Amino acid sequence: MRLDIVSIFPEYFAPLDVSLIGKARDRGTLDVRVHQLRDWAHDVHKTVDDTPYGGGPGMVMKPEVWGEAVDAILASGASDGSEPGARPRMIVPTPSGRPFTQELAQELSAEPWLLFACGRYEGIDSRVMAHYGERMRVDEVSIGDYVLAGGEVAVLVMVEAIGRLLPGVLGNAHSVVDDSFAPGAMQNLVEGPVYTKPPVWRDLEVPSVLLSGHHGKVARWRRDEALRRTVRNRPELAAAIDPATLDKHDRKLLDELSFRVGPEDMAN
Ligand code: J9N
Repeated sequence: MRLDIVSIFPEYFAPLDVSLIGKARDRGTLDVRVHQLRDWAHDVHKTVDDTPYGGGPGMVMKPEVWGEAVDAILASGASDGSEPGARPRMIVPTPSGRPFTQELAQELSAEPWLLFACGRYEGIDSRVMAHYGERMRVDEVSIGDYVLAGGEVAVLVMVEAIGRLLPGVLGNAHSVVDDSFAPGAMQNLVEGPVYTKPPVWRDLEVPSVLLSGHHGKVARWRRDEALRRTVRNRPELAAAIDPATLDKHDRKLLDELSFRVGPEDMAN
């Protein structure tokens, strides 16, 4: 997979040289190219932003510079010797975008070529997304409901989530399907707590069931803990659990937690 990243702070992407993603790059699984947006600015000051039409705070990134940058990257073609005229999917991080989910990460991990456009300030002139949206798939994407100073960290998050899904990037192929939010993980449940040796640490014991060797009891305990943690930390996920996926034991536990699942009562 080829990834092009355009930013006024290319140094932000140094972490992509290490760990899983760094190794995938060394192996050739990932071809990451980071570009300095200012390389396509022509004035002496390498200006990339200007004041917003209509007034208001902050600065907006200029369309001409983005246009030259993206055109140059498109003209460079796909690295993998795929069809001439191949186009990347363009991803623009913004707090007003569609949510970045495990499902979107899966979808993007199947693409041969992604282009990430990092905006700073109040965003990129919207005509850039409109223009390229007529030539390729463009998605404005949010990694969560908080405001960053720029798209760089959001791109790091997305590249890590996408990169670990590529064939051969994770050492242990099972880790992917066990993820809390992976399709096939326990539906609407986050993972419970995990433990390793030693069996006692600073007077804290590993729950004895995990040392018991009773695989059925271990599985039951883990599901209980996952349910408890989901109710406590993610009540909106817990409320969306399909009641048909709950057994008698689950229902008893949720009852003890005074938690109601399933669709809202349309009455009252
Ligand atoms: N989810 C999310 C994206 C962002 C930004 S701020 C500037 C670009 C992207 N903040 N929060």
